[in-house]
Amino acid sequence: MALLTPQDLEGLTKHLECNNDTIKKTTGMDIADICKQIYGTTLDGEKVGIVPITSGNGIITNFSSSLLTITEYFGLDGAVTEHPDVTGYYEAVSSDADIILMADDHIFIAHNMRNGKIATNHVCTGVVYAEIASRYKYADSKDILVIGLGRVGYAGAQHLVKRDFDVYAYDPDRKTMEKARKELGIIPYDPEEEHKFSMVLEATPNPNTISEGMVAERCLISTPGIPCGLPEDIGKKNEIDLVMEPLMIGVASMLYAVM
Ligand code: NAD
Ligand code: 2YG
Ligand code: MG
Repeated sequence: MALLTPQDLEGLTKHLECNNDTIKKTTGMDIADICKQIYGTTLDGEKVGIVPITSGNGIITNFSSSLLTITEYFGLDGAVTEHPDVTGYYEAVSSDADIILMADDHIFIAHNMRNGKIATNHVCTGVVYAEIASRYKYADSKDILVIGLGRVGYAGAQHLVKRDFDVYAYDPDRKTMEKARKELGIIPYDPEEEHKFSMVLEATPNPNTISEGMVAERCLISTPGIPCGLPEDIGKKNEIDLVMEPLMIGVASMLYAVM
């Protein structure tokens, strides 16, 4: 699975603020409102224990400090534990943390110690980026395109099917496509066909996955994918709004999901 680099996390708050402006401009809501809509929950200054995990590729230098910045941005009482791993987990629980945040190389979770709810970053990221795309004010139909049906894209497509959108999807991996078609009823999309969308969710680990023939004159591209899948030239030609941020929007979704 693609691991974050310290560079990805530089200028986090600035990135969030300009993305929040784009989200407000294109959906009429900010990230907190969108999360409240999805989960029907609110945040109320809960105590968050952030536990660094040394397994696998080990600590990502500014990962835990970035989570602290995010919890404070949403008005929560965050603290990074002094020790990592099990000792850190014990520290967080002993200091009465309401929510625990921790990630190894395979999974990143939020666990609410009060109500037992647990959420994963990949599902919550897929759901919130899908919700953002689906609320595009200038959409020309209920057709929405999902590019990449891996852990994040599949969760996003599932959320959109539940919300009665006409979900078209493309993934070069045949088995992945077939699984999503059978389980979710998505409409397989062939990039060769001329079908332009005003709402796009892109969740791939590759650049340049979005082509001219996919995007309508006016389009909102909502993408957690790293690097960005939108080629610069297409961005210029069409009137495209882009929501793309490496961590905060997904974590906000996790926090509201476990409330
Ligand atoms: P994954 O490997 O599970 O899935 C990626 C999918 O993209 C695969 O099914 C692959 O076949 C497909 N794909 C590759 N090239 C494609 C193309 N040209 N067109 C269509 N599909 C293509 O990965 P994932 O866990 O779902 O993560 C997807 C991306 O999202 C990664 O870049 C990851 O780092 C990023 N991510 C970002 C955030 C965030 O907060 N921004 C959170 C989680 C994951
Ligand atoms: O505690 C630490 O510093 C490390 N154990 C964190 C490891 C995180 C690994 N996961 C990732 O980098 C991403 N898949 C996380 C998802 C966020 C969005 N891109
Ligand atoms: Mg990408």
